[in-house]
Amino acid sequence: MLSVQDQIVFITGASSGIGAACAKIFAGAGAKLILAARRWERLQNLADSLNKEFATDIHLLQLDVRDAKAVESAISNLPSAWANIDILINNAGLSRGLDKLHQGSFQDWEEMIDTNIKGLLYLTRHIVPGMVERDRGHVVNIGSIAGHQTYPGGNVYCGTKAAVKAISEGLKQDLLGTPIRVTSVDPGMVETEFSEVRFHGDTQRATTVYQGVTPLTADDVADVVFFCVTRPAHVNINQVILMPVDQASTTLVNRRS
Ligand code: NDP
Ligand code: 8X3
Repeated sequence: MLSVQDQIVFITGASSGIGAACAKIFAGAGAKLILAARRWERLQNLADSLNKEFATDIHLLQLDVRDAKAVESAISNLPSAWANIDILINNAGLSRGLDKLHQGSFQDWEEMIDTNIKGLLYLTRHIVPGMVERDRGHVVNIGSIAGHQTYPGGNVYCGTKAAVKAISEGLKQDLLGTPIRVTSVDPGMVETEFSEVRFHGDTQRATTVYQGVTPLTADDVADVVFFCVTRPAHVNINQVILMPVDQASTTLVNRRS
């Protein structure tokens, strides 16, 4: 197993859900963390608790990944001790709405495309060149089962995650000949703030998504990310699809009540 002790891990969307769970598992293994998201107070609270539990070295970035200039400036202005990023976890992402395509909201579409595709590209474009120069690194993209199977109302969100799948495959091909690894971790149903965000804060509707099933937890996904990153250096796990036992596809879910 490859150690992540003192490795610099950059996690986007660390203020909640899968990103926060990744921060915790890598902190527990002695990694140094760059944690990015828009909600500063959330990041500070997470950093405080990781510091208390693991004495983790943490650098926080308040960052909207949709802002190309802000991404460039955040990365080019990293203090030198934080500049040599070893592992990039492109996790920031969201779904907005579950409308039929012909009734969808432009604003929802733009938010998903700008965050899930363009944000991931900006981070990758600014961080991977350093990995190539240093001849080391690992990029983990959080995709989704939605990138493999489209479901009614999923249209644009599924499109963004299909793009993440293609981008992960393309990046792997473009990095062939270097030691840099690329992994796409593609979960099914995970209980986080995801559905609350999808339904614009309608918590009641969000709760029904997980009713009667045992969904994955954010920690389940973080475990898989950690497993992929800690394989021996010659092993690249290209793609992992994981889903709850209660789920067989995006639309086939076993609900007990
Ligand atoms: P959460 O809503 O709990 O977390 C999403 C994270 O993304 C937050 O930390 C949020 O931080 C961050 N984020 C959103 N927009 C931006 C932005 N513009 N700039 C920076 N950060 C942003 O959901 P999950 O943890 O579930 O989602 C994480 C990833 O997992 C997403 O890519 C999602 O598509 C994917 N996924 C989720 C599944 C699920 O069922 N939950 C299943 C499959 C994939 P902040 O708001 O503070 O900026
Ligand atoms: C999140 C999983 O099936 O709600 O990516 O789209 S799903």
